[in-house]
Amino acid sequence: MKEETLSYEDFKSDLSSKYIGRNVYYFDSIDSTNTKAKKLASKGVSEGTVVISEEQTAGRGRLGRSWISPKHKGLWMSIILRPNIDPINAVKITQIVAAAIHRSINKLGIKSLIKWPNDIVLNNKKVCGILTEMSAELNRISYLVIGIGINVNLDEDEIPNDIRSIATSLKIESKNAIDRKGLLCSILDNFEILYDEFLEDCNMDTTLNICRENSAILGKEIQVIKKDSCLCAKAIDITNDGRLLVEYKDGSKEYLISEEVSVRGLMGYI
Ligand code: BT5
Repeated sequence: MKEETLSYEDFKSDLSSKYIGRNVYYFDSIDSTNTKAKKLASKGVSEGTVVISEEQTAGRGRLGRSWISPKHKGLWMSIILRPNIDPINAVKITQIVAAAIHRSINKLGIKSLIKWPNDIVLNNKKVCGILTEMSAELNRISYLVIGIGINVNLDEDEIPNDIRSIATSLKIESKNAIDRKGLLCSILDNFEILYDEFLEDCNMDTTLNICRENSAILGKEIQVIKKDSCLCAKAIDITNDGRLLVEYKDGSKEYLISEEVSVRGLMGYI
């Protein structure tokens, strides 16, 4: 059977967006869509340009970690953005992307949760990771590259042993093969709606509602992992500017920004 592919020709008629995903660089195989997107962004490609590949040979996570991306099994893509906002607000865009992905997965009848700041989880396992990279001057973003990795149709044996306890796919959890093209278009469309809402008047209400109502960590005991420490805390709220408010055992509170920390569940997932 011929594999369904994700070139622009393949999905353009199903896409409703105006500019997100209307300029597409499509690859059968590439090292990392984020690496390619950064090169394209520095050459000046337009906002909303998407780099997508059927597989990545050197997919990247945060802090130099790797991201497995087998051929035809997932959505491995990067969106190039040029928002006219202070670099400190870039974390908000990650939340907007997470909300859009959550909405699209939900539309499939699959109940995912958002694990602040950059994961979507199902059954306490990671099904999607987001990698936001930025080029900026002091108070102006030159470009943002939002890398999105979603495990769509991976079977259990396609997930390496060492991450099988923390990673899953939409197919494994729903027991159905998922239409990657439909999911791709839905994510690009949903993202444009929420992103435009934000650009218009910095309104993140819809995004914040989605992130709060479907949070994997709010109200729960979590671990805040920093460079040299790991502290237990309770996740209290996601603030209007996308930060996570936590309360430590001694009663002190802290607002976390995604770049500074990772947050892990005590129950063993990611
Ligand atoms: C992330 O990093 O979750 C961000 C992943 C972003 C991937 C996309 S794919 C398109 C674009 N191009 C790229 O090169 N990257 C982006 P982090 O939170 O650091 O999680 C990485 C960790 O997740 C690894 O150390 C593994 O433990 C685990 N992992 C690796 N591959 C995975 C997968 N396919 N599914 C679930 N977990 C995975």
